[in-house]
Amino acid sequence: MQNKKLIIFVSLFIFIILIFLLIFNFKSVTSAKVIDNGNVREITVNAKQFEFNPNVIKVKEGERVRIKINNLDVEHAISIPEFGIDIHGEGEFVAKKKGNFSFSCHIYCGSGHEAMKGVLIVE
Ligand SMILES: [Cu+2]
Repeated sequence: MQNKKLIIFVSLFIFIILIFLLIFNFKSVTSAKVIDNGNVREITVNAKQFEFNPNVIKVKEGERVRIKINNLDVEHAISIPEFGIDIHGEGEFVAKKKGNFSFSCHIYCGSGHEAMKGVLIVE
């Protein structure tokens, strides 16, 4: 009688653990598609009047991208209209479509502000 209860308890315990493992595995597989194995591609962009360096940023489709702006003089920001984001200081987004997308400075920083542009290439 005691043995029967123990066997039922142990079986139930193993069954619950298997269910948990299944759910956890499924979650990591579905999110991997979006964030590229959980890695974030971090890119530091140096910004000064009136240019970004680099001004061509290449990433892969589906990658999570973190852009850090390193202001070398006054404050600059990066606007990527196609992805609907404005990055001040630091920002993240998922490169969810392929193509060439222009970005520009989002804070008026002087007479050459309009020329502060770059291209995000999603391959
Ligand atoms: Cu500017």
